[in-house]
Amino acid sequence: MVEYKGVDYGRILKRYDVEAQNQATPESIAKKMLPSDSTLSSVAECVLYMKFKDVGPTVTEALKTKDPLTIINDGLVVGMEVVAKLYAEHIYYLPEIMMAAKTMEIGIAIAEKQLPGGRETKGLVVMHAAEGDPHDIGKNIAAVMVRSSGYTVIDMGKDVAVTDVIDEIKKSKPIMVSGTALMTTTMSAFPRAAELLVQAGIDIPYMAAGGAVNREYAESFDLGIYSDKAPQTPPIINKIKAGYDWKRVREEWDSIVTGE
Ligand code: B12
Repeated sequence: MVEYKGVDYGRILKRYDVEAQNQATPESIAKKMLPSDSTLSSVAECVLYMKFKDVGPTVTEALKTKDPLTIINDGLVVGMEVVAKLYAEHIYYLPEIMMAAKTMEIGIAIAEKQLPGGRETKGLVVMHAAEGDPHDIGKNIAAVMVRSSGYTVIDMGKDVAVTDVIDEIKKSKPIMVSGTALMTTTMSAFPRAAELLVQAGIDIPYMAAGGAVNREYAESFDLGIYSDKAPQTPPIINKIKAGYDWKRVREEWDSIVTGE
């Protein structure tokens, strides 16, 4: 028989802090995470509160004073990060996630139009979300960054079969391929794909990214390199374009992403 008498329940670790959870609101969490700049904050709030109709005019107004990449990275993406936090805290649920993502995409499409384009391409990059993985928001943002720095992107979409990735690489001969995995169950697609590339004698960097992956994992298989955040990607690709192979990118990764 377990004896409960004299137990100090205040000293027992809480698995779910229901009290704290009940106190948290979208506004209280947003207050800590939203940008201090009022223009960027109103862009982020459109995503956070799923304002489909307002996001267009708000981004258009912001474009008068801010550059498109700042609006995307420091406004729209920050709004989505708050949404992801609210989901983790069980304050938002899937419908909110979907509506916020749609709102962010509307904003990105408007800001993206203002990015410099029409230049000669610096090289070709193939991007995809891992086989079995439906999470493509981060990949879509990374694709915008890569395109805006002058590369052509073949975006294969989400849940892309390993064999389809290999076929595309053989066909289009990119300078780099990137894969995104947000689920621990899907990230093993990357070493499988890289292994098939090695067997085919194709020696290009395979960037593994997304929340499920860390640097250690990305560098645990041949060809694998890491990128943590979408904006880190163009400097890495610039080095690959300059002739760095995947081993050298690994060696100099810290200085490449910090720009030091
Ligand atoms: C949005 C979302 C969804 C959406 C996805 C919509 C879409 N089109 O992407 C929907 C609703 C479809 C979804 C579904 C599911 N989801 Co979900 N989802 C999320 C959520 C809340 C946010 C992800 C997101 O988009 N964040 C915003 C973006 C901007 O951030 P990001 O992706 O991390 O990207 C940044 C970096 O990772 C990086 N990055 C990302 N990709 C790339 C690519 C490159 C090239 C580079 C350089 C960088 C880069 O840069 C970005 C910022 O700069 C996360 C929770 C979380 N906190 O991550 C769960 C989460 C990823 N989902 C999860 C799960 C389990 C699921 C489901 C299985 C749930 C279910 N039971 O049905 C299903 C999938 C079912 C299936 N197999 O089809 C889990 C995964 C757990 C795990 N470790 O495996 C998470 C972590 C939630 C959780 N805590 O449990 N989900």
